[in-house]
Amino acid sequence: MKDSLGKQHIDLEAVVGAIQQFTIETPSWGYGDSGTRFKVFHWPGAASTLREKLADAAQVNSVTGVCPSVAIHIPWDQEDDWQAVKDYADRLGLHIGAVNPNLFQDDLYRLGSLCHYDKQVRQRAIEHVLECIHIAQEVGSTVISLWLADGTNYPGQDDLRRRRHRLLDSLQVIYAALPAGMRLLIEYKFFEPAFYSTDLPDWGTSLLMAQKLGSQAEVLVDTGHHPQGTNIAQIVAQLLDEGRLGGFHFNDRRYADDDLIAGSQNPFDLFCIFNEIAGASVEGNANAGRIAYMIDQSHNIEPKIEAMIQSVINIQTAYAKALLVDHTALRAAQEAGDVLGAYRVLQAAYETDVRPLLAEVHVRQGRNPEPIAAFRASGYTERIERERVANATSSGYPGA
Ligand code: PSV
Ligand code: MN
Repeated sequence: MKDSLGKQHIDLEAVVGAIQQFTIETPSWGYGDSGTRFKVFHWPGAASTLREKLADAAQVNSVTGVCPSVAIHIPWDQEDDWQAVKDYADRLGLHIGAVNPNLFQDDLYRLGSLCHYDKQVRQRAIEHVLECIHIAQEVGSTVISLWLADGTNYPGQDDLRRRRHRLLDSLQVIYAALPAGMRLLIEYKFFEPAFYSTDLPDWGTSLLMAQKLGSQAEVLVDTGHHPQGTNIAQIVAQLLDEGRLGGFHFNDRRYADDDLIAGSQNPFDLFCIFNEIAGASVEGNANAGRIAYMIDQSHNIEPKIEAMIQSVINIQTAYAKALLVDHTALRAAQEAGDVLGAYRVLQAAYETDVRPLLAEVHVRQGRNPEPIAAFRASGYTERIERERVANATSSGYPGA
């Protein structure tokens, strides 16, 4: 028998349960003004303090029901009283998620941070990450997500192996300071801002570092950080198999780190990523159950809160479709060498309209089935446009 969605071998109640459990973290920096290398546009009502960013994130959580945590970036979100921040977030029904050290915005880091040739600069960078670990403890977060802008622009500018040794030494000091239960997620990016070499350019380098450090270190996959044509789903499969997939920074791209709404350009790729996770989960892969799903997007021309809600919907859609993959049929086709039969199993799930399923989840949780419509009707945008004092920039960072 097929159910109303036309699926065989699928327990729809289990799918609804999984969708309800699936949470997505939004980034504080996605609510403030940002721009490109050419221009930072001020968005009317854009958040300029951590409290305003949290208030905006609470709106996303209220209409989607799946975004209870917010990643912070230090020093963009620096505060004196972290207990007060924690309490404020708590009152909004939120908690602080990943703490992101910023090792790219100080003049000191022109030639690198954890890999810099000067021990004093490396020490300052290490101390900043240690401060972030301390902040994480104060706000009750268990994730440090580390991205480095370190690299070189010219052949010969620095010794590549020496830079690697410095990186490992620095990471070892940081790792030793992690309290039990806290994870260090190591993000990679193949280029930018450095162009000749990047010290953490790919998942393999991040994985090697994580393996050298220990089990609390894992890899963070930012979907915008790969060369054109990279099969991210395969990277995900390998990391799941190694038990080192720490989390994601979701966003979409056409050319580089474009920061476009997740699933807006290559929705099938996003589906394939979730298909790997769903497949591993069915097989009992423990890593699949402890992945940090985070958005890393800074919107320039779109209304920020609505763009975040749209991103959440797109990610949920890809996830829901992956849950509909008929693994029994897929395995049978694979083991019969039925190339197109196997492909069609994926295609059938991908082409299923999951909007009724997502609406059902919202209704069961007592929410408006249409998150965007709910947000538009709330009057929140108009209210913050009126109330917030125009502020040129929140983070001062022109292109995240
Ligand atoms: C770098 O491009 C990145 O993806 C890192 O995760 C940063 O923390 C974030 O964007 C914001 O700049
Ligand atoms: Mn990122």
